[in-house]
Amino acid sequence: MSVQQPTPNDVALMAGRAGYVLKGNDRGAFTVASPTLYPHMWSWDAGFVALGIATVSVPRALTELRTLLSGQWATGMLPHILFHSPSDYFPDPDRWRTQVAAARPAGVLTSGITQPPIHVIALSRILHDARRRGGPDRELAEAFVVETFPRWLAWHRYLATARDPYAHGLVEIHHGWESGMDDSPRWDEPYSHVHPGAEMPPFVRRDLAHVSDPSQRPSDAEYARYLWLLEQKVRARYDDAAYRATGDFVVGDVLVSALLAAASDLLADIGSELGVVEGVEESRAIARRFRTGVLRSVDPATDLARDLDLRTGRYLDVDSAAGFAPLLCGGDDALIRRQRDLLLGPRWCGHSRLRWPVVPSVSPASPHFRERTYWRGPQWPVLNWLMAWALNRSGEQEAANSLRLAGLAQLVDCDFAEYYEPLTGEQLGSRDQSWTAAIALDFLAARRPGRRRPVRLLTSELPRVTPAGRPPTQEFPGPAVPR
Ligand code: 2M8
Repeated sequence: MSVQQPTPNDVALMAGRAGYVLKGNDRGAFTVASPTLYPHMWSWDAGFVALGIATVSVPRALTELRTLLSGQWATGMLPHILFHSPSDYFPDPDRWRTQVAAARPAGVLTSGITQPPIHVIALSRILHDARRRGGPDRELAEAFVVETFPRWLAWHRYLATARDPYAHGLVEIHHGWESGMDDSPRWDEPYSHVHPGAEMPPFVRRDLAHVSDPSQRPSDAEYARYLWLLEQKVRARYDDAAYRATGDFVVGDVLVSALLAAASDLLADIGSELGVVEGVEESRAIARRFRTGVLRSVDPATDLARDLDLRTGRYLDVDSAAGFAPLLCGGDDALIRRQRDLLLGPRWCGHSRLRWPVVPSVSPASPHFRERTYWRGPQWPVLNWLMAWALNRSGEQEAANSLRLAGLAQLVDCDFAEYYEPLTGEQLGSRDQSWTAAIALDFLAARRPGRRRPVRLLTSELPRVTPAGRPPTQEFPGPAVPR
């Protein structure tokens, strides 16, 4: 399916509106994941947000990453949430009770689990933007890389050691939330062994108050399991070995592992470019180990990578977008080409029922596919970005650009929804979701594959057209506009 290029009017309106959303969600030193449903800083959201903001302000993008690092645990772990001010988000800090953990950071309230390690991918992207601009942006970004290199390495080392103690080459996750794909059918089998105990404190869900239709969110039974695993982490005092010995959910995650491999390669690249010596080889070794783990998990019958249930020792066969993990970490050119064809073909982006040819979270051809339910089928712009990024990196510019253009077409309504119904294109979940707006800015900046240029947000240049009910873009001052 060929997708029309956005018109100059679309581009200007989308850039203005995306900047407006990010500005609205900006709390000074960090960006909330969404204004109502997620009023705190989420770890992998922050990575995507930072790379989007970098298209307009490198210093502000670096601030986002610096704030995230302020929540780093002594183990090296980057927690999945940094709490901001009191809110109705649940589970809140009282439920996480991270004070039981010796490794928690001082002065910052956080959750006690992780999310995918997208951050150094974002950092290398920001560095790229900063170098293209030169001057103070370049100096700032390069100094930031040198200064924070040991912190990113500690994060990756934590995943490579505490979360892969037996060197499977797959990062172990202890909760579906750690995958970022909360209720994905990837986790149905491992969650079937999670049985909330009578000791679980009662709870009231608050997320459902922020969506129009509860079926777009995980079910109550799923939520009870999520909170039970949280209790198990608290009982283990957030010690990974203690949790491993007692917890119900321990799975080797291929997408997290592929991101760790890709991010470790990039960390080694940008570190050595800037004269960092210590840790570069370690970073390369982490990349090699996890790339090998991902490639080893590929099912030759489907060419998709598979998560490994470390409780049962069985690979999990589900047609989810995580199966394209090899595309993200590389390492087998023939497989990458087959994955490219599979991704663009009729089981995935080229499926005849899709409104937009962008990657769905689960193949519409799979019996697990549910078009309206969260990570069970809807399209998430960040996943599409990751696939486009990976294709671009593997030299597949044309394929990458087709995902980028389709992704822009999907976002042209400027609602920046959390996720999209893949058959109708309807916006689902939260609106004004920060990472969706950030992806729009990044896609707009990459007008030609492999080449980014600044998105201009000068309000005087914005068109007067605004969709009904939208704030007029003319009033939007926008993040600092580079001159
Ligand atoms: C969703 O996850 C949170 C829990 O972390 C939730 O549902 O309450 C996921 O989509 C996750 O990937 C994302 O980072 C988070 C914030 O956007 O929301």
